[in-house]
Amino acid sequence: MPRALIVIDMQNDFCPGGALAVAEGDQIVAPINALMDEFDAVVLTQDWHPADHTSFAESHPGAEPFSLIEMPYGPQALWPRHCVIGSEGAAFHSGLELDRADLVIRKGFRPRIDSYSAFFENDHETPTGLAGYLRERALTDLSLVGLAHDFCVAWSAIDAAKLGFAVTVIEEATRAIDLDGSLEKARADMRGAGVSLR
Ligand code: VGL
Ligand code: ZN
Repeated sequence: MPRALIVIDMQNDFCPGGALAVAEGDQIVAPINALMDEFDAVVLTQDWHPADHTSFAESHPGAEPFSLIEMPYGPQALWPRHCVIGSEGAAFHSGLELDRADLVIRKGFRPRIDSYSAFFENDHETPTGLAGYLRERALTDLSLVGLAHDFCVAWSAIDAAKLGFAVTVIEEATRAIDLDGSLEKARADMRGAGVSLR
């Protein structure tokens, strides 16, 4: 079965030194490059926010980064400003082999809604278009890697499983933010959705 490697948000802001750095985020660049050869297609996602995005704590006077607020579409964690459209922080890690990507899909570009998942925005209903792309290419088996394990990787994996793809998360090629136990919760939710953790 045709297999795609989905590389989630391997961007400077999620790597050490970045605005929303994930510990050891840069250590998975080489393993991800090495994995690319094993797949029929490589897709990269890119977190891509306007400067006043609603997921930024500074867009909500008095709110602290890493706190939770209620949005019209449900609960939303507030983050330090990150991955602003066109910025160096939004650029891919310089070690990532970009030339091998068939598709780069951006997400989170609508000012009033976040998009952790590569498939749907955080309302769980506005599609990004990725499912249609994969289906048209008959890429039915997906392996997910990248950042962050417990947010964008997990939400993407769960949505992909719900959409009927066969989904594996290659854990050695991910790293987590781990906010208030979010990693263990994400792993349980992924297993519950039928995602293989490998
Ligand atoms: C992510 C928080 C905010 C991620 C993106 O890539 O996991 N996390 N935006
Ligand atoms: Zn983001």
